[in-house]
Formats: sequence, structure tokens, C-alpha cells
Amino acid sequence: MRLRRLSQALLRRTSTSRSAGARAFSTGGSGAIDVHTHMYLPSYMEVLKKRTEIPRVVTVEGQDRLVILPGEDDEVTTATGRPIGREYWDVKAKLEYMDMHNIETSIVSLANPWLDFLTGDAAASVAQELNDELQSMCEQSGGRLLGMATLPVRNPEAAVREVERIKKLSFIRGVILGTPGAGDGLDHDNVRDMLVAIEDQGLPIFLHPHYGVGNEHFHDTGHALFLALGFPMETTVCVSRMITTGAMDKLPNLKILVAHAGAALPSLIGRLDSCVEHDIAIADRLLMKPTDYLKKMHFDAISYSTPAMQHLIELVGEDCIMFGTDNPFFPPAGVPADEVCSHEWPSTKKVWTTLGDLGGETQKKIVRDNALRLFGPNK
Ligand code: 5CU
Ligand code: ZN
Repeated sequence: MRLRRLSQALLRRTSTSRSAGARAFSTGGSGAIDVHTHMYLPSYMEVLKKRTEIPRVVTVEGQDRLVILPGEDDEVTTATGRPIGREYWDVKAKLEYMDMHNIETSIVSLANPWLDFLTGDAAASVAQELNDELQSMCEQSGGRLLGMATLPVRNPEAAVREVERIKKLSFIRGVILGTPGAGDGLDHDNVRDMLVAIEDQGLPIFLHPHYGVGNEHFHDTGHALFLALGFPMETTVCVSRMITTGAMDKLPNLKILVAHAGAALPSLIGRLDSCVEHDIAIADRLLMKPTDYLKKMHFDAISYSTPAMQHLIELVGEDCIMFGTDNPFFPPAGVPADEVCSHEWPSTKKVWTTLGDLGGETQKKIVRDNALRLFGPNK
């Protein structure tokens, strides 16, 4: 509770009016919009601190540490997770980070693994609490923050009700979803009603990994291969299944923002097209070839590679790619945990550099205009 009071006090200090919020995210502004930026909201932190299993917060020598990834506590190199400071839960730290990195607006989403570990009434009530907390955090941010809601995915009926409820929260502009949905993937029937409700409300889905694919190959490599390979392969499998099972055909107007610059899909899509074409039963049940589904999606610009961005643009065009940072993950390496907030973040700078390499109108669209279209007030 102390944490919540502290955060509310800081919010009051940074607050201006609600109409300022609407103005900042209007066509009149010119600053960067970060569509991939997370927080562990104060009430979520309280949930994690009470848990004894992953995801949880452990305290080692007075330092809070976050243990969230599957199997993270099995390996010596990752057993105590990573240090967690105010950059994860404090809205004032988020605003300072945005100021330092030339970001005008952040569309904040809860970080993984969201409510994947809660079922029944607990999932439903914590989702409401989190989404209301996010709404009021955004309201009081002086127009700097918008939010993507978290859904009680393991309680599908409550998830549908929550989609209808959050549509009335003016600062909530989308939902973040992990790849498993209710446990069986986003192509499964048990999430169909939830996805239809999201589609009906016109809310974009931000599709984000957490569990990894191929984890049996990642021992002795710390977090590196899990995050570099396991995360994107998880996203790739999820989207590929949504395409090839025909789930996408049943959701023609669903807006999907794919994390991490589309993961491995931009590189593998030619092969997916070819493999589908050669499997006539699969090709026959789809309305389009896989590439065409990809062209209907949206992507963040977190690839850390100019050639990768150029390739993505060549594949899907420059109107569906958006600036993102993944803050507060990937803090400055080697900097003590209690100092990361006062440092420039090389991971964020790298994203800016790749966009600077693209330059001109392309950069402008990716930095702001495209996000404005997807998440703007009339959507
Ligand atoms: O570093 C990490 O573990 C993560 C994570 O958990 N989620 C994310 O979006 N990026 C990095
Ligand atoms: Zn992320």
C-alpha cells in the first residue's frame, strides 16, 4: 500500500489536466510516440511480491529482483532474475526516461506475463483494478501517457466483459495479449469471443511474447538466447498459426501490432508462403497467401538493425511500422541498478539510430504518424 500511496503522490506532482492529455496526442503535436513500452503497475507489483512461484519478486541483499521468465530460477546465471528499480513501476521515472530520450507520448502496457497466472474471479477483479489504475495514471500524466489494457485471459467470459468496459476508459487505446491466450494459443476457439469483442470495439491488439520457443537449446546462455531467439520464435509461431489455421479469416478487421519488428516473420514469410502453397489442403482453406495477412498487420520498430528495418519496409510498407523501445527492459548494461534512471539508454538510442538511417518522411511516419492513425482518439 505504501508503494501505491507514493506513486499516487508522484502522479499528483506530475499531473496537469485531462484535456492536456487529449491535446498532446493530437495531430497538432510532432513528437515521438512509443508504442512498445511497459510498466509493472504498483498494484501488480503487490501481486508479484506476494507470490512464491514465478512470476515473483525476490529480495536479495536488500535489492528487489524480478524473476518472471519460465525456468529462470533453474539456471545459475539467471536464478535471481534481474534487479528491479523505480524504472519498472514509477510513472515519474517513465516521464524522466521519455524526456531524456525525446519521446513525447508513451502508450504504456503492463509487462509480461500479465494475468496469465490468474484464473476465475481473481483474474477478473485484478484486471479491472489494473486497467482503472492505468487509466488514472494516464489521466494524471499531463497528456504524456496512454494505455493498453490487460485482459483476464484465463477467464474468457470476464475477458469479453472487460473489453466492453475498457472501451469506455478514454486513455485506453488497445490491449496487450500474450501468445497463449487462454492457454491454447490465439487461434483456439476458447479465445474467439474475446478476439471478436476486441475486433468489434476497434481496439488494436499488441501481441507480445513471454514463454519462448526452443528453450531446451538455451542452457548456459543466460537471458541472451531466450530473449534473442526464444521470444521472437514464440511470436512467429503464434502469428503463423493464426494465419494457417484460418483464425485470421474469421477476424478480418482485427488490428494486430506484432512485437519486435514482426519477430522472424519478415525473414520467413517467403518460406511460409511456399510451404502453404505446397500443402494444398492448407492453401485451399485460406483466403490469401501468408504474405497478404502480414501486410494487414502493424509492427514496432524494435529490430536494432537498419537492414532489418529496410527489409521490413520493403515487405509491408512504411505506413504500418511504429517507434518502440521495450523500456524498462534492456537497461544500460553494467550500470548499477539504482543509477539506470539517470543514464541514457543505449538500447533506445539504437532504435533512434536505425530510424535516423532511414531518414526523411519514412522516419517521420514511423516515429509518430503511423501510431497516431492506429491509436488516435477516433479509433
Ligand atoms: O528482458 C526481459 O526479460 C524482457 C521481458 O521480460 N519482456 C520484454 O518485453 N522484454 C525483455
Ligand atoms: Zn516488451
